[in-house]
Amino acid sequence: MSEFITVQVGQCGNQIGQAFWPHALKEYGLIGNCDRKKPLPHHYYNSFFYNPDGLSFSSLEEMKKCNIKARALLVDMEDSVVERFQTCNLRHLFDKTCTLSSYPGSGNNWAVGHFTHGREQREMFLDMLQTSVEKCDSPGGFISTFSLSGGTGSGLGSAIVEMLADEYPRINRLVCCVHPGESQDVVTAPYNIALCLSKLKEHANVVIPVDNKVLFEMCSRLHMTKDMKCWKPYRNINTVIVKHLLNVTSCARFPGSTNMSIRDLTTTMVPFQGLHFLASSMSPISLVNAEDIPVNQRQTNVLADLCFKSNQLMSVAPLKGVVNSISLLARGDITPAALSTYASKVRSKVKWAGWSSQETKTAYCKKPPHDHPRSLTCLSNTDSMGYFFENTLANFYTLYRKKAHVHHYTGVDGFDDSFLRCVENLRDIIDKYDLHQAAVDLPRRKIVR
Ligand SMILES: Nc1nc2c(ncn2[C@@H]2O[C@H](COP(=O)(O)OP(=O)(O)OP(=O)(O)O)[C@@H](O)[C@H]2O)c(=O)[nH]1
Ligand SMILES: [Mg+2]
Repeated sequence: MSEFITVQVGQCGNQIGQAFWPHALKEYGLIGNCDRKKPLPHHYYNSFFYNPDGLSFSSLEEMKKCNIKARALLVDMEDSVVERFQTCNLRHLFDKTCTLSSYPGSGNNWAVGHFTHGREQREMFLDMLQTSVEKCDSPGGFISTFSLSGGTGSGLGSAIVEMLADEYPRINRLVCCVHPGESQDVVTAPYNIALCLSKLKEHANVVIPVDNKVLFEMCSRLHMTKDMKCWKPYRNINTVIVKHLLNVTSCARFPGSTNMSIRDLTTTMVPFQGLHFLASSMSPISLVNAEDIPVNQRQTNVLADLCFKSNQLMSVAPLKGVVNSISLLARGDITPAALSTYASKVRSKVKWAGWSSQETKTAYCKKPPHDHPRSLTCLSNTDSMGYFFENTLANFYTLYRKKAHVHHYTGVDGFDDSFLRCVENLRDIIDKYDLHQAAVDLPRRKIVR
């Protein structure tokens, strides 16, 4: 099984990381209710953990003795969030030499994160990156997490994705980035989001944006039946994001009838260079273990639930647009026959781009999530995503037309014509989506000619 290196950038990226590692450990049966009958074969752990001496372990305590480390790079230009990794109960998993922090952050400014910190931190980041890659036998991907609206996440995060592309072009770069949704809590967010997405268009292989507002509403809905005192928005939102990331990588980490590496995913899902922004949904979405949910409230039909708006991680309606490609990733006790029937149903329901092979790609691994007997994740490349970019550009222009806050960006060394390039890139994405939408009714051969 191939290895993944996670790159957590900024407050949001690192807080997602804080949720990621406990869930990953639970998935491998190393913490929580480990009712595994027999231990997992050793090489499965290698996807996320480096085992320097190849020793056997079956608990967190033993991991500590064996000096096992998470394949994680922790980066923030404020020190408080990454410092928590050195004091939490999983601290022995995080190598201090894989942490890069500074003070006092990027002040919600993409340009400061991208150029000022990007330049200052470059050498140190590349050193820790090289060390981490050298600890992999068969690196399968970089998984980066950060917010699109914070200065460090959007700015340094996108600079890091560019460094990954320059230094290791053959290792795929999957980015899960957090959009603030309509409730933009950072004044300069419209600039940061546009500038970051433009860089991700150039340097990432697959981008899965998720929307805080959508996730917030999703978690509020789920929480209605629970004790309101436990309501911790980011914690719950991050749990959903983490479960999604674990599902997306599951078919590359565990055996099953059809594996799917990040490279396979990229090849299948990205028919045109630059159009690699995927809409995602998953089922079940729950914040509690299956056994803690009353039987009559359990989401048992994950196949049917998947298309519901309430299961989307972004406010795009993928199945309403023209679809370029779709992948379904199944885990646990879903039978291949049920999956294939569902895939055919999806295939017949969507409006395919005229040139596409109209195939719904499926992948399956038998290891279920740690808290449910099965799960299904849907990734789609659809022109509905074009509206997301149109909104991004419209929000950008609301500020830019008045040249509001512009001086904070243009005054940063290296920024030059970044606004211009960003607008060009976003327009290019929108134009490409329009082009493929126009192609919907054309038979395939006409396009080929
Ligand atoms: N889902 C989620 N969103 C978060 C979290 N923390 C912050 N955000 C969102 O991220 C955006 C702000 O980005 P931050 O990650 O705090 O900023 P940063 O990358 O540290 O950048 P600077 O602080 O400006 O240097 C806001 O839209 C927040 O709503 C989190 O733990 N989870
Ligand atoms: Mg910060």
